[in-house]
Amino acid sequence: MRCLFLAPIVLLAGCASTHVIQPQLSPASVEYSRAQRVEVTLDNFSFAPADLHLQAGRPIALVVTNAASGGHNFTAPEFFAAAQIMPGHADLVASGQLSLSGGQSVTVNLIPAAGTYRLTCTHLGHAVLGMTGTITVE
Ligand SMILES: [Cu+2]
Repeated sequence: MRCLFLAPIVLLAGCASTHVIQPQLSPASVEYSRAQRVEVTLDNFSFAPADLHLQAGRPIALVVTNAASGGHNFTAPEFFAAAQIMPGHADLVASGQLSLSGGQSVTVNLIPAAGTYRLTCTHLGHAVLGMTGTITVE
């Protein structure tokens, strides 16, 4: 059942040059002030940690920081499309990615949905140099 549901999304993401998603919103009653803080650091050319493990249905504050001087992005359109995003943060992930200039940090509050998702940086050549990862939510 889950494979049938996810297959079209994966196919779309694989074909599209830009990822436009329709973020789902989390209920206004969710208390993000008590959310688990999950930090990811982008650098030349890595995600740290490269493999994220999250609990399905548990609100998190996803803090993504670019430690490099040049730009990087955190691209995971299937992850962001499946998650419930805090109202007000939906615009941050509408492109399926967080784009960060050098030294920038962005926080997105969301509730992840169960699944295994690919993470990458779409800057030319960065994935080949090591900017790939996975997000496992269970
Ligand atoms: Cu990059």
